[in-house]
Formats: sequence, C-alpha cells, structure tokens
Amino acid sequence: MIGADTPITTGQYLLVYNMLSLTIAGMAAAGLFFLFARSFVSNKYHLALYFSTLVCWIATYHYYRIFLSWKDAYVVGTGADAGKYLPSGTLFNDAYRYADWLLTVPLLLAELVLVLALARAVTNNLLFKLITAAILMLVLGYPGEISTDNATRWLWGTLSTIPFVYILYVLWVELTKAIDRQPERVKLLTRNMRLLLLFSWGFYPMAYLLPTLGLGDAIGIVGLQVGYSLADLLAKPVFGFLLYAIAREKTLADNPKFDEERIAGAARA
Ligand SMILES: *C/C=C(C)/C=C/C=C(C)/C=C/C1=C(C)CCCC1(C)C
Repeated sequence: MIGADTPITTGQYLLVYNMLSLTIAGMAAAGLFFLFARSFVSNKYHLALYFSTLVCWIATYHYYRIFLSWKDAYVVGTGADAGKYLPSGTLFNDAYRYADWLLTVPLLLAELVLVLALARAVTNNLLFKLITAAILMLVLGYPGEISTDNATRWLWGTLSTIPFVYILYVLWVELTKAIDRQPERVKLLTRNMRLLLLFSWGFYPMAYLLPTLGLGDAIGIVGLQVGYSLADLLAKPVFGFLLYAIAREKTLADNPKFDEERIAGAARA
C-alpha cells in the first residue's frame, strides 16, 4: 500500500512512529552485536555472523528512510480535525520495504544455510533453489502490495505464496535432516529456529492481507506497518541471535577448549 490517503488518529500515528523508531534502534544495535560476537565462535561461522550484521544494517537504513517518509506523509489536523493526522499529499513510500527484502531475504537464507555447515555442493544447490524462490516471491508480491484493490491484492498475494510455501518446505526438510546430526543442545536450538522461522515468516502474508479484511483504511495502514516491523524484528535480530547461539554451541561441541584457547591467544597477542 503506497500512499497514506486517509486521516488517522494521533494514537495511530504515534504507534507507527514509535514502532519504526524502536525498529531502527533494535536493528542497529543487533548489527553491532553480531559483528563483535564473531570472537566467540569458530572461524567457519564468521561469514554467517557478518551476514547477520549486513542484514540488520541494511534494515536500519531502510527503516530510517521509512520513518522519514512516514513523518512527511502526514500533517497535524487543526480546527474540526484537531486530534487527527491528515495526509500531507506527500507519498508514503513503502517501496523501501521491498528494496530491503530483496537484499536481506537472500542474505538471511545464506546465513541459515551457512550455520548448518553442510558439504559445499549441497550448500550451493540449496542456496540457488532458495534464493531463486525468494526473489520470485517478492517480485510477485509487489504488484499486490501497491494496489488498493482487494481482488488484485489477493491475486498477487496468492501467486507469491507458491514460492513462499516452497521455501518453507525446503527449509523444514533440510532443518529436520540437520537436527538428527547435531549434539543434544544444538538439537533444541535448531528446533526453536525452525519454529521461529515459520512463525516470523508467516507473519508477513498476514500483515499483507490485513488491509483487505474490511477493518477500515486506518487500521489497514497502521496494522500493516506495525505487523511488518514486528515480523522484521523477529526475522532479523531475534533470528540472528538464535543462529549465533547455535554457532556458539557447535563451536564448543567441536572444541570444548575454545574459550581457554581464545583467552590465551588474546593474552599472547
Ligand atoms: C527480513 C525480511 C523478511 C524475512 C521478509 C520476508 C517476507 C515474506 C516472507 C513475504 C511474503 C509474502 C507472501 C507470502 C504473500 C504476500 C506478499 C508477501 C511478499 C508479503
């Protein structure tokens, strides 16, 4: 939904404003954390953590732009419209989200596959399938996103759901296979990651459909922004933390002396 074309209450305006602001802070801080956290995992997981940082910082930038665009799209109402925020006439640019997802979704998929630490040929094959499907999902979702016509939104939404289900299916099967090969602690974390993935990615199509449910334009616009922001916080920082925890457990399972060696190494340097 491009364009804020309906008056909203002050509470609704501030809800989105604060949610976007919180998301900027969360993404920026998480990106920094993943950068430093690499010292606590073995070398083979460093790339996955760099990808987590990239994902969070790309999102920080886009959320900052969405935040500014939200501010520009409304003006405070006066007179009979006091207590409301009215469309300013400036376009609210939601295309930032799709630009963001085109970059961050492939990186998130890469991050996940890297942490599984599979054989190289398997990794490449998986990444090719997943990233192709992800791009298809986003390209098919966009025409529906910018449409205010319910039938158009449902049509493109349904088409976009086909590659979406394929991605979840492939990840579910691969993660389930991976779980069998892991030490006990890692098993539990990998199971949680599988659930978080399903839960957070499943949030996006729900937020997308909200404007078509006849709850009113204001609820549609506000719900969409809050829903996508929550989903992004789960799918990027929270997901990144779980991946870090898995990489850390696997590092210690491979080498129980990892921390002693790390500290000794630091003392020598
Ligand atoms: C960090 C951003 C992430 C993980 C974005 C994920 C986005 C989706 C899973 C979007 C899915 C959609 C559908 C399944 C149908 C309707 C259109 C979309 C693009 C919202």
